[in-house]
Amino acid sequence: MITLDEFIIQRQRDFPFATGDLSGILRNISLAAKVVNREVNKAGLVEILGETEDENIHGEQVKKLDDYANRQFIDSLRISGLCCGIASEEEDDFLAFDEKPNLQANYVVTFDPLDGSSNIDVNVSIGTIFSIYRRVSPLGPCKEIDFLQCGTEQVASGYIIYGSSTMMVYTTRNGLNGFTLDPSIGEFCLSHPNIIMPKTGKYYSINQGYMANFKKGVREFVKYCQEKDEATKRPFGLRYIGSMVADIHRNLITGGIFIYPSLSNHPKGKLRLVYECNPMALIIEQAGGKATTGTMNILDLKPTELHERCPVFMGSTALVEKAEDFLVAYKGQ
Ligand code: P6P
Repeated sequence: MITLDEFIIQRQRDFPFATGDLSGILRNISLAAKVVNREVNKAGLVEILGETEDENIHGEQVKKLDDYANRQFIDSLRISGLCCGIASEEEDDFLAFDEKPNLQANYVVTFDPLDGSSNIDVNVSIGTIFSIYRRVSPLGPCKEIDFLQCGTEQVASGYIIYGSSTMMVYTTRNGLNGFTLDPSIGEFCLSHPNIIMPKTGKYYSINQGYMANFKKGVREFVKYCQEKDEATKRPFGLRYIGSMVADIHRNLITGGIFIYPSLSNHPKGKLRLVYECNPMALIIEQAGGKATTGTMNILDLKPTELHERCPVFMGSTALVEKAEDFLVAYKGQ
């Protein structure tokens, strides 16, 4: 059994010039994840369910557990001394850490501390999503440009899923590996080495409640999924949890496609490029899948502002390309 810490150290040896800073950041993320996991698992028993008085920059009611998780990841990354700043879904702007070691640190981290908030109070899987970039600004306080890099510049990305078991899945651009938390020893242990996503799948994942607001190409792809799968001649199954981490995790393991497209009333869709789409796109590509906006690879998008959104088609390559074919066939409709 290999623990996450042992794995991180082993993999660090693959990079002779590694300073250990990236390893340290990953370890601190996993530590914060264990603390959040403890609260998520007993959420029903303590006064941490429900909403705070606050609304975030997206106009969403901030759940107590959102706020708790946000503070845990911020504090853990600040204390590491290895990260010069963060951008969080729960923060209006990026946070530059001003303690001495952090000012000299070479990395920034973006995260959605607890994605899927609407599921928290009903005990459905939720998750944390993170990205790690090398800073591009000179040493000292980090700058906004550090957080607006293309997804191709990520040195690592991952997620933690707080589900039937708690897992941390991450990549440092050298394959994708999954670790399951063993509560009896308090360690994440390697359980899913070298995750490769099936080339196709039998599930599609989209909020069909918005069908009237989808472009025609998306509606036609949904109808295709409902009618037949070329390989099995059977319809696809619809699986939609409403928690991106859980929906993406299922796709990684079973194959399938996750779609959050542009809507007539939300042309860029709902999901955020910097701390949801980019980290997941790197993960999907590292597992051999495809992640596009429907017209271009998500990782090639150049963010222009921290909380911008983008449409999402990600999952098994064959299914993403089939969806893209429908978008081309009905372009402009
Ligand atoms: P909808 C959760 O709020 C989230 O940001 C993602 O985790 C999830 O995929 C999406 O929104 C669900 O959105 O509009 O279908 O409820």
